[in-house]
Amino acid sequence: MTKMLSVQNQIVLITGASSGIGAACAKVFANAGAKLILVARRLKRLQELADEVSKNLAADIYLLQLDVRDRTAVESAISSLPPSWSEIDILINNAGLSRGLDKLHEGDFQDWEEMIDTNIKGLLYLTRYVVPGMVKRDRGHVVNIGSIAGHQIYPGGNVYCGTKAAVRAISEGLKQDLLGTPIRVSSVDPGMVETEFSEVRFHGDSDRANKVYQGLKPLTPDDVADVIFFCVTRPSHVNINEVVLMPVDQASTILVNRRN
Ligand code: NDP
Ligand code: 8X3
Repeated sequence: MTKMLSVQNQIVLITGASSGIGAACAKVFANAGAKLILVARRLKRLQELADEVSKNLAADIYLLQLDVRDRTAVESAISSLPPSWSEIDILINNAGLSRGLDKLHEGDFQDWEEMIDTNIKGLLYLTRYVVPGMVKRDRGHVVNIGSIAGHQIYPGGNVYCGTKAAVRAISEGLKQDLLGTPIRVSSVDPGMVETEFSEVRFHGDSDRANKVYQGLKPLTPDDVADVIFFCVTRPSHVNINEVVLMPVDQASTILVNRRN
């Protein structure tokens, strides 16, 4: 039987840890004894998560209030990590969002900028500032959270789908550029996961957001965190390049099974 790699005492940086998939990853990795750097803009939410995790475990957690769109802030946050936190082993580029579901020719410029700046540029900034240390230390794993939206386009998905297609290309490119090093790169690409995602997409319209998951059983953030954990705990010669996971009630971005 394959022996899992341990993440005990590994330093894992998770962006977008204040909610959804990122928060679920924090719990899974803390349970396995990893040291966590949790990144998001909402520090209070990170603090609440850290308190919850620490209730049951002697977890080692470092909180970083950071907007991943701000390149200077990302550079300074990464370069000023205390020495005991600076050698990041696993980077989980999870922070991301969709805004709106408008037709492209009617789209909102601010929504576009926010998606492109977060999902593409934010992910690139973290990667650019963290991976050189991995190369120097000759160890590391980057997990990018893509989406089924990077594989299949749906009406109104236009720019969000474009950002996730970019994440897919960036993951593949990073893997190629790191060939010859032991650093691994994975893209984990879920279908529908019930998180704050749809509420954010519809700018706080929770009725509209709830309808997205109505009558079907979506993935949970824990389902996705499990798959991420699986990717990073494979033996060190195994690279899981890409995982697409969907709820059983979903067959494509537009084909879903609703019971009402
Ligand atoms: P949530 O809205 O629940 O979580 C998004 C997280 O991203 C929050 O912690 C938020 O923190 C963080 N974030 C957003 N913008 C920034 C920013 N500028 N700087 C730092 N952090 C930021 O959604 P999910 O958990 O669902 O989303 C996580 C990832 O999964 C995203 O990349 C999303 O595209 C992807 N995904 C989601 C799917 C779904 O159906 N839910 C399906 C496929 C992929 P804060 O606001 O505190 O900064
Ligand atoms: C989130 C899944 O289908 O809403 O990336 O784009 S979808």
